[in-house]
Amino acid sequence: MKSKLILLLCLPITIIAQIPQTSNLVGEYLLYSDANDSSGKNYHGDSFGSPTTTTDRFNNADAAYTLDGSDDYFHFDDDMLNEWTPDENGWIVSSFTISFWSKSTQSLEHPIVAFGVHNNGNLYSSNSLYKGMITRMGTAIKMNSNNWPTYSNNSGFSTSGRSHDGQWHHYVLVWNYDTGYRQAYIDGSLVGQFQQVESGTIRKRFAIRDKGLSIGRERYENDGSSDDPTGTNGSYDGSVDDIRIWNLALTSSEISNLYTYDNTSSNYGNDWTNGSSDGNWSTTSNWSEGVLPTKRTSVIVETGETLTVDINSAVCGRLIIKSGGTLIISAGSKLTVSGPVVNTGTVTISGDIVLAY
Ligand SMILES: [Ca+2]
Ligand SMILES: [Ca+2]
Repeated sequence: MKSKLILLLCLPITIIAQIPQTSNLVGEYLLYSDANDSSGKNYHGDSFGSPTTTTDRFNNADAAYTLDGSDDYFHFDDDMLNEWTPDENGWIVSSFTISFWSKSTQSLEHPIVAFGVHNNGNLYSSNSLYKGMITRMGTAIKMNSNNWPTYSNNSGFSTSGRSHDGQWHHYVLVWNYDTGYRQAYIDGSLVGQFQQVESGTIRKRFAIRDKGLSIGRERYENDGSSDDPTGTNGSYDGSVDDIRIWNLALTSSEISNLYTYDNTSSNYGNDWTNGSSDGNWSTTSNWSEGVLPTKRTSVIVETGETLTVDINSAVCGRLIIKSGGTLIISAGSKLTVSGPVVNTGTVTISGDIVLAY
């Protein structure tokens, strides 16, 4: 008995990072050449201003977008706002978390996130331009709420240069309704938090209405007439990727876990290498990462290669079958695809393929 216990304690403990709180995930946008939601909620988005596809942080092609700093941005479904409940004054009475990756060389302050920005000028002030949550990035992140700034002098949370070093970084913005704190995290670590206290009262002012999440801009016109951000504020000048939003406040350990997951290349790209003669999906050595694809992985079958799905639990994100490439789904096997399918090759289905997107 004792030796078994010792054996158990000696086994290596592997902590597998996961996307936290997936049942409270309201939207997930992996930007595999579109703005569709892979969270299962179907709050799909659109791009505006013709952003261009680019490689992601793991060098996967067409797996992220570059915004031109002029008029490019993403806007996701306004119906997502049903996931939050406002009180009689329009302030939401629950929390949210927004995560995304971005990279830029622009140190001048520019827009990055708008959420719940509304057009009705009647709430608390006649000027509705800044209603909802607006976020800008320069040398600091400023996560404002209804024009109540981050810190009294609106200095924001310093990015320590990461916002304009030309490298991909992971950002998480949290509104915690229970504590009244706004928080910003970069690369899994807290960089600043702020609690608005006035005359001893913690202010909880997030009026989230009208406009769902947007990335690449910070606000909408107050007459509601235009989705055009062209003007002095422009849009985000850099690249963005892998955007998520939850209807709760993630904890610091969950955000650290999220960063670890998101910073693991095998969760996003996994090339089929035809490495062994069996040609089977289930053989891990056939994959460039040495593990099977996840539901977020971009899988590419190159010209001249043949991939046979031989298990009923095969999953992937985007599926690309290039001209001259072949995908076979054998009898009794199933592949579930949670992203777009781009097929210019050959697909033979004796089993089952499920398009869950
Ligand atoms: Ca991506
Ligand atoms: Ca443009």
